[in-house]
Amino acid sequence: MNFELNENQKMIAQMVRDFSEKEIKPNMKKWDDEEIFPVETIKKIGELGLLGIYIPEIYGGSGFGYFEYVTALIELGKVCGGIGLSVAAHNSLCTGHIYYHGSEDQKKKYLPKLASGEWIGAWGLTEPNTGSDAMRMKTVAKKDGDHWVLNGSKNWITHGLSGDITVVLVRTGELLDSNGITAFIIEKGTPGFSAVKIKDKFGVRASETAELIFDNVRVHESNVIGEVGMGFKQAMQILDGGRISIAALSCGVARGAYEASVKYAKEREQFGQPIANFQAIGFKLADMATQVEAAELLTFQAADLKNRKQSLTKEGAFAKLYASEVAVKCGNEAMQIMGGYGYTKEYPAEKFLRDARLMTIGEGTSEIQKIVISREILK
Ligand code: COS
Repeated sequence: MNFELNENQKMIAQMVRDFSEKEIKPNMKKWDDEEIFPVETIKKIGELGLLGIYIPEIYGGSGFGYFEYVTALIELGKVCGGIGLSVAAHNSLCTGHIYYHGSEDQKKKYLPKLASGEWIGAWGLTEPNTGSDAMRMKTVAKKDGDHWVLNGSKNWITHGLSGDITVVLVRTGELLDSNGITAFIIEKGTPGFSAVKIKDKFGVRASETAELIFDNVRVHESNVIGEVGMGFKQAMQILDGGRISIAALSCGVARGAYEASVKYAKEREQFGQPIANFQAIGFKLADMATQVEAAELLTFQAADLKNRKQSLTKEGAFAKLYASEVAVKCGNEAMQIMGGYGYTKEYPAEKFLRDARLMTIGEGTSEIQKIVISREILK
C-alpha cells in the first residue's frame, strides 16, 4: 500500500490550510465563545467544493473519493472541530443519504444545491428518549392519501435550525420492526415543522445543534427516500460511512493538539531548558504521535474500503472508536503539557479537548462502536 497523499489530497490539504488561515482562525474564538454557527463561512466552504466532496460532478459535486474527504476533514479538525463537524454532517449524513438511497429525481433536485452550499443539510435519527437505541424511535408517520403526516421530535440534530433540507428517519410500522422505519426529505418552511437551537454545549460550539418538532407535518410521498420501511437499514449504512468522517475529524483534532504541544514544548523553558528536553514530555509527545498515526491508518483503511464499495461496518467502527478516543487523549495531554496556560482559553488545548469529547459520543458512542465491532467479530 502507498501511504503518500495523492495530488488531489495535497491540493485539498493546502486549500483547506489557506482557507483556515484567512476565514476560520481569525473568527473561531468568537464563534466558540458566543456559539455562533457561521452560515456564510459554511457556504464559502461549499464554493471550495467541500460540501459535495464525493458527490459525482453530474450532480454538482467535486467527484473525489473518501481519501480526499478524509484529508479535508483532518485539516479542518486541526483548526476547528465545530466547523469540521458541520462539514462532516452535511456531506456524510444528509447529502450522503440522498446520494446513496435517493431516486434519480431526488438526486437531480437536491444534490446540486447541497453540493454547492446553496442549501445546508441536516439529518435526524436521534430522539430525546432514543439515542443509542435508535430502533425504538417514537416519531411516527401515517399515510393520508398521497401524503404522509409526521408527528414527534428529534434531538441533537446538526443544522436543525439553519438546514434548508432535513432527511428524517420516522416510524411507519410497528415499534421494533427493523422494516418499519422510513426516511423522508423535509424542506425548511414545511407547515408544522419547527426547530429550537440547543445552547450551552461543551464543545463544537461553532456547529449548530437543534431539536426538531413535527406537528402534523404533511409530506408528499415523492419525498420518501427509497422504499417505505427501509429507513433503519439505510441509516445504519449511512452511519457506517459517517463514522469515517468522525474518525477523520478526530484525527485532525488529535493532530492539532499534538502539533500545538510540540510547539509549546520547544518554546516553554523550565529548569533552564525547553521542557521538550525532559523525557516526561518527550514520552507524552511520542505516545501522541504514535496514536495519531495509528488513528489515521485505521481511518484511511476504512476510507479505502468505502472507495472500493466494500463492507466497512467493522472497520468504520474501529476507526471511529480508536480515533475519537485518541483525540480525547491528545487534547488532555496537550493541556497537561501546557500546564496552567493550557487550562486557559488563550491556548488551544482546552478547545481541542472540548471538541474531542463530542467525537466519542456523536454518530454512535464508543460503547456502541464496541457493540458493532463485537457483533461483527462474533457473527
Ligand atoms: N448496515 C446495514 N444493515 C444493518 C446494519 C448496517 N451497518 N446494522 C444493522 N443492520 C440491520 C440488521 O441486519 C437488522 O436487519 P434484520 O432485522 O432484517 O435482521 C436491522 O438492521 C436491525 O439491526 P440490529 O438488530 O443490529 O438492531 P439493534 O436495535 O440491535 O441496533 C445498533 C443496532 C445498536 C448498532 C444501532 O441501533 C446503532 O447503531 N445505534 C447507534 C445509533 C447512532 O449511532 N446514533 C447516533 C446518531 S448521531 S448522527
